[in-house]
Amino acid sequence: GKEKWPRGEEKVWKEAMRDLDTDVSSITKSFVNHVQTSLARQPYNLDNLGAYQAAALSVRDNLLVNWNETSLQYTRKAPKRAYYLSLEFLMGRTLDNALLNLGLKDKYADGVEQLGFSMEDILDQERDAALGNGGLGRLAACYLDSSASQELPVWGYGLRYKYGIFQQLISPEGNQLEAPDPWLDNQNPWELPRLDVAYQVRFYGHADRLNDGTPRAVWAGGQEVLAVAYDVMIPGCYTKTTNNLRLWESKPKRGFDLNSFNAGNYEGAVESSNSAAAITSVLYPNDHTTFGKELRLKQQYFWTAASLADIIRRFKNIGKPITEFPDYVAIQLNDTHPTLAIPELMRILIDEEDQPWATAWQIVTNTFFYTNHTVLPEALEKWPVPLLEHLLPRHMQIIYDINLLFLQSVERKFPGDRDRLGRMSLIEEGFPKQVRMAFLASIGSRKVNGVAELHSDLVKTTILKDFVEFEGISKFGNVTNGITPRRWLDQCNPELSALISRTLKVDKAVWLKELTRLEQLLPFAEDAAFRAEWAAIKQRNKERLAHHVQVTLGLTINTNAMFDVQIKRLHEYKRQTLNILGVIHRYLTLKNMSAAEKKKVNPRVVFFAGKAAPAYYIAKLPSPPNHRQTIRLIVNVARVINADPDTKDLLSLYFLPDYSVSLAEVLIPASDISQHISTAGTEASGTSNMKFCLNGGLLLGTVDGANIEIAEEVGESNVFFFGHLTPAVEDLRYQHTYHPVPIEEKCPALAHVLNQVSAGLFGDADVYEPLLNTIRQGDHYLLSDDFDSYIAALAMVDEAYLDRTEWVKKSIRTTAKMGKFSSDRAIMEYAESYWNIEPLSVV
Ligand code: AZC
Repeated sequence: GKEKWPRGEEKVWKEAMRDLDTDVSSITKSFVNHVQTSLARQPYNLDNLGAYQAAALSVRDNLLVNWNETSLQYTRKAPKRAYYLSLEFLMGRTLDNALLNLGLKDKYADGVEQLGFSMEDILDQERDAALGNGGLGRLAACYLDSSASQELPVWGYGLRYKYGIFQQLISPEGNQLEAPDPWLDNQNPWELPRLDVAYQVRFYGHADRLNDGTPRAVWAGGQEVLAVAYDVMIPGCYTKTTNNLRLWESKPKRGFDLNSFNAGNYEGAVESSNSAAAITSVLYPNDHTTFGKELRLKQQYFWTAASLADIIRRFKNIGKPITEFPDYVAIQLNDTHPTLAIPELMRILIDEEDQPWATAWQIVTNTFFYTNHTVLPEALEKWPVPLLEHLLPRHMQIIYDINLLFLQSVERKFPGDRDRLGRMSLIEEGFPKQVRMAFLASIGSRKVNGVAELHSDLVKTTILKDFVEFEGISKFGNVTNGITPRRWLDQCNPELSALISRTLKVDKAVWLKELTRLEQLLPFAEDAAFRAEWAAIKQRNKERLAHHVQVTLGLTINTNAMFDVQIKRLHEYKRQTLNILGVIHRYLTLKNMSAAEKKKVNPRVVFFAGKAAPAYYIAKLPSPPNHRQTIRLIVNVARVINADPDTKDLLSLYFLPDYSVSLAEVLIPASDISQHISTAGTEASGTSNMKFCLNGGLLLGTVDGANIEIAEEVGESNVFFFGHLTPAVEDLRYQHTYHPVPIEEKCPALAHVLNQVSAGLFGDADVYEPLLNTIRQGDHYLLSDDFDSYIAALAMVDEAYLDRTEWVKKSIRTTAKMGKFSSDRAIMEYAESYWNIEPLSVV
């Protein structure tokens, strides 16, 4: 830039504004400086937590310099930008990731060691930022990492929940207990409060149409709350580009009421009207279920309104007419949670910018993009009309207007097709009427996509079929999910990362950003020395996991066994129940074996981890909360079989409580086989399947979600598939309902397992009865249809593992073919095919 320096001596400023020095002695200086000043602590009583904070603040200084420079470049060059609106960002820990992306980990490790600390202990002090439930939130976090790494001008917008996903405790009986997650209690060095960036957000009140020949209305009254920005730096990998994740906190608007004050009521004059702070107090802990709770709707509007106001303000600084908004702004809606952004932008354009309806709609439908993450009916958001009318009266008017014009256009294309109009209406009839958010998101967006090939096809042929027929197929696409190889290989599996760099003879800075280079590992599958190194790393990762479990839970794990892992949210469709019933089947089989037969059996350790939606949130559902009983069953089966001297050397089972991103980073590199066993057609994509495979774990799964594309890449001989295919599911369910066959007849092996549970082999027989009965009757998730082929697939895994050489080859080939699943590839697809944005280097 050639602009004049704003004040003072340019030379003095420039000299002081250099990048920070990153030699080890500058690092220790900066660390100690933060101990003395930011933390105001004495070096001689500094504990690991203090050392973590000092290290974090020192690293943050580096991030801030880059982050400022990035913002400046974006402002100067005014490129088109994309904004990722997500109610969840499951970030995990930051320090390790920041050090690796900055390329400073070794130097910091050296520095803190000189000061008497170990990097490992310091990293372990950090609490996870767990502002998400599962896959959808972790995907958002991976996309931020990839955007910055690929130098794309992308910002995230979300909520700064005071409490993230609950902490899971398991009672001695095996019940899940939930405790709050006070992740901000020890201060959060990774966020920057921006008290100067604040917007007022209105709720309730009344909306009056002007009826002056324009579509305008005035929305007034009600309650106003403040949205205050907290910025989180998102460093790219080996680049200066450091993007922003802006999280909003709600605060009461502290208007000062002079009338009360003059009447002598000082307290009343400064008191806020009601609990605005509640809006961002807690993340809703449900995945795939909606509840129509007013506070959740408030969260959604609060966040979309603040984010849009911020985006529009930034756009206006460029000085272009509002009609050019879509040339500078793309907004990605992560599921339907931010769909209110569509009527909100209409409201701003019409009521505040005085645009005609058609112009406003043109702008809106060129700005938004909608990603669907599930086709499960219970997860599709619908909001009761009376609630919307009460909370957001102007938005409800706008939704009605959008619907009217939309249905008129449908009527023109399909005259007289009343069924179709009913099916496609944004308003579902009933008591109460409800707004179908997925339909609103679809018609208000430029493009709609699913998250894996199969899922995107299902979106087009089921939930949005009518919309494809009406709007044309080209609006509906697919972007297969991805994962960041920085966190999910380099950070969580440093030894494997180093082996890959040595083998490819290229710095990780290169292959981590061009992940298809992993293919060059393929020939090394034939190299015995390489295989030995590969296998030794897997073994050390198993020992690392065992050590972690020993330290945290006091349990001793057999590391000379196959490690079999299923870690994900508990949900019936994910079928953890199928897995535990398979474990029981294995146990019963072992119990019946002779000593000679047992000699041939390969030992297996089965791990589960995952949180279930709290009972409070699912109590009102028609189906019982089975996933909570599944946890209880797993825990009690573990109690019995881990103590059985006949079998415990050959089979053991662990439910690791409080699953988190950080726990996944220890579990995934240690896995030999992982399970992704959803009923076909129910798991939209899955992303942990990609993480396991990237770390050389093999996949046991159904023909579902991204499992299919993983198999396409690595070859079917390197995965273990089982179960019915998606097209069969509907028929099978029909059979269950109308021509049920007793389970004893249909699947004796499963019936036997169920009967053993019912007979009390694992205690608490009647506790499990409702869970078992969902399988005996109805069996919506088709356990009885898939059980035999599941058991057969498990046997094939056992057999394959006996030939260790071949197994390691499969492992190497799997990692080698995972290039496609880098979130860099996915984010570039969004950038090029959807948002139309380009990388911009920050130098
Ligand atoms: C999940 C899908 O269940 C999972 O298959 C996918 O990998 C992930 O999104 C990322 O796309 N969906 C959710 O977590 N939640 C909802 C409401 O779909």
